[in-house]
Amino acid sequence: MKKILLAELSLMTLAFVFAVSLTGLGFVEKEGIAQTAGSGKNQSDSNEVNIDNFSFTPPTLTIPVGTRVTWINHDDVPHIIMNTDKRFVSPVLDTDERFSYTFTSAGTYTYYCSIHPKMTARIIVHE
Ligand SMILES: [Cu+2]
Repeated sequence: MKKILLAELSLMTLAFVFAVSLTGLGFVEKEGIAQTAGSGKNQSDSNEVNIDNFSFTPPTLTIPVGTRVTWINHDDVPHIIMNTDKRFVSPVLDTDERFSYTFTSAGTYTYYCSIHPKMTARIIVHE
């Protein structure tokens, strides 16, 4: 009887420790994701183009010369960002992948997705 109780107690202790460590891990993981997302947003909020549901947001982004623009694919299908004048072309962007390009001269840069050419948008770069 005593032995069984002890075994049960130590099992409960184990289960408790296990649950605590799981909770701890879950918390750390959540923290990590939140921090990553947060810092990413703060760094370049206005210089981001988000790809959602087969469209670029914003469709027109106006920036000063020297700005680095980052495209982020939030779709569950791949996209390729291609400038109409071929000044920049991204690799295939899978879900949550990013592509950045720094605009060093003024002008209007139209671009589209080479996989889905109906997806179009532009970057206006001013001095
Ligand atoms: Cu696409």
